[in-house]
Amino acid sequence: MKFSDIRDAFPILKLQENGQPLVYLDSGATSQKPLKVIEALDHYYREENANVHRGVYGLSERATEAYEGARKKVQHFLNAQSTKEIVFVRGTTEAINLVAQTWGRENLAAGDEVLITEMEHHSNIVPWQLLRDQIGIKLVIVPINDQGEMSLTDYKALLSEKTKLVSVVHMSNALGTINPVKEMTALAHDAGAKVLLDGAQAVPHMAVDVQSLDCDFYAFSAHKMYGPTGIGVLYGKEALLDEMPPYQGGGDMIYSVTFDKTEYNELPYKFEAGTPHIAGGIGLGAAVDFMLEIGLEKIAEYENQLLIEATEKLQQIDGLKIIGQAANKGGVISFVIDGVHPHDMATLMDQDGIAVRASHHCAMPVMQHFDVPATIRASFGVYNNSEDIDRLIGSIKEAVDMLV
Ligand code: C6P
Repeated sequence: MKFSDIRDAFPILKLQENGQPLVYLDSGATSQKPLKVIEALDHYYREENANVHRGVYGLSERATEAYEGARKKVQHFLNAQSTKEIVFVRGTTEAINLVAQTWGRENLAAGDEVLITEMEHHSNIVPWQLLRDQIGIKLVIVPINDQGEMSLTDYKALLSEKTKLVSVVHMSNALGTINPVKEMTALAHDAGAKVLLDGAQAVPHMAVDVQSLDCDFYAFSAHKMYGPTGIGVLYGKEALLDEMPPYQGGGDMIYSVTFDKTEYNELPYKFEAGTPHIAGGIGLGAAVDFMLEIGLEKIAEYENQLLIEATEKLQQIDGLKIIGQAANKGGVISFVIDGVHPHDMATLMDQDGIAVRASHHCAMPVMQHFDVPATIRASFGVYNNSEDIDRLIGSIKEAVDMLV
């Protein structure tokens, strides 16, 4: 598929907002969905709807096949060794909470350290604070510099024999920074720590190979990579998942139950209590197909061009400051403008049909570092193009004229 044709695959991009063609620049919050994904959901509900892993009748077998087929697609997408390592969850947030409350509760004790960075999303801060309050672990924070980068020297200095887990964002949603996670993982392993990577923003934009990264856990959400909401993935190395206690109890996660004792199901079902988001899983499988059809390297290259073009054009606007100027960045640009509140700017841009996010982006410590209440964030997807960037720039200039 050529990038110039990709927009046609997204029906929502034909919408007019406030009388203007929609320019969607908030893929970091959630991406739009291609027809392939919409049709997969529609097909499931029209022709395959039944519960999975339960029925012996044909319809249920077909639903199970489609759902488990999606798990295989995700395994291939991440280059995981086995489908046992692919746990379907609600999203990145649930994946991280699962690791904190199962692996964390089982393997950590008072005084053990969990290392995170100053650029984490709240989803990779609060679960560890909850665990800290429950069992007394210590949270250690790797600082960022004013480019929005973490230094490997600081990271190395904070790793110690007390570090039991490094839990770090692969690509920051508030800054765009891509962390050197392969190197960080190797260093963490040398120190005897396990590694969890928050891949919510990375997976939509680049090829992720969990075996090459050698991370112990990898978390992401389908809805940021052209799939449905309410479904995501926790990848975990089989040996680790095997030793972890279940997260929630209920149907599907058991092998046998008596009032005295429950034997748990095999992986990955041990972590999937209750009727799963079947349609969501199937939709995620379709999203994987969509991305692989375009090509993960091509997506990364294309979005990098958009990032370079938008950065150059934004930098020419008087009073505009880009927050997050890391050398290695993905398709996210956060910025502030002298004398303009980000919310006022985003509200005016909406009048021009332009959807950007103005917020703390659930990364308040990043806002605190840069001493701003919020930023305006334009985040790219495969459907964006130079015209979108020009509309963005034009709208900002108009708003600045009005507000400053
Ligand atoms: N960031 C954004 O606009 P969920 O909500 O579970 O799908 O993803 C949480 C999450 C975790 N880590 C990172 C790096 C993220 O970017 C997000 C979601 C959205 O930036 C909503 S706050």
